[in-house]
Amino acid sequence: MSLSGNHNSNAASTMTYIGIGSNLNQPIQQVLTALKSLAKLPNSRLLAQSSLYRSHALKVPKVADTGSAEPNPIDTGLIGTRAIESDQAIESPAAAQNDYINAVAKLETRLPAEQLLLALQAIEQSHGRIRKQRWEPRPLDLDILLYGDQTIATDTLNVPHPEISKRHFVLYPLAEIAPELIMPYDISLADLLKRCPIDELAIVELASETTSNTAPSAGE
Ligand code: A4P
Ligand code: MG
Repeated sequence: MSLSGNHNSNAASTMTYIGIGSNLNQPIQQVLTALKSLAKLPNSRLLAQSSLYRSHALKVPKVADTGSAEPNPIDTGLIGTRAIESDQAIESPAAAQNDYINAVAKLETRLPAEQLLLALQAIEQSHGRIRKQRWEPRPLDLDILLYGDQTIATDTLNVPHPEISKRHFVLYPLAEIAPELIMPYDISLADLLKRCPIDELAIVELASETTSNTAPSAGE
């Protein structure tokens, strides 16, 4: 899709992928507006955006701190720095949440990762996001999925995003805009897709904004 944004710094640029999610206050409009905001980020260029996808809200998982600053490779089912035991997912109010609308954007940026995170949080706030607890319904959530080939593990930032390898609503939109993607630890997106069923994930038909079709299955 169209390229846009501002590019006026001398710093090196990095290819980054942003996960966009909403399940509150007209989620489709929230995601579309967020894409416009991403296109206006300073020292950045929006290179591509996926279709919008609808899926059920995940249940709140138990979080297990790995106790290690070292990211977990794909052999553990993760490529992030914080293990989420999705097989131990517990019933919670999240089970009754509205469906999510998700998309992924490809952004070339000269912003350092921490500055990018702050800029994304400012966009979330401009969409009325108020943080009370994790995984609550939200008008807008912006996650840094990948930041070049870097792995980052700080108090405020974990990249690659810890749950990227398990989430159909991240992997399938990512495959639309970067099918050949190779992630840190030489993990290919194609391999992750083979391990991630598409389940009920569906592309949103924007013409009607109410109907949806099933997205192509893995390997197609
Ligand atoms: N943080 C660390 N790493 C990152 C990163 N790579 N990108 C920190 C963005 N933020 C990162 O995030 C909590 C803190 O994570 C931030 O202060 C930041 O410093 P948050 O947005 O306040 O809280 P959250 O989103 O509730 O928690 P979390 O762990 O980010 O959850 P997720 O992964 O965003 O999952 N179901 C469907 N179908 N679709 C969804 O999009 N999303 C969630 C939330 C749950 N269920 C979902 C979906
Ligand atoms: Mg988040």
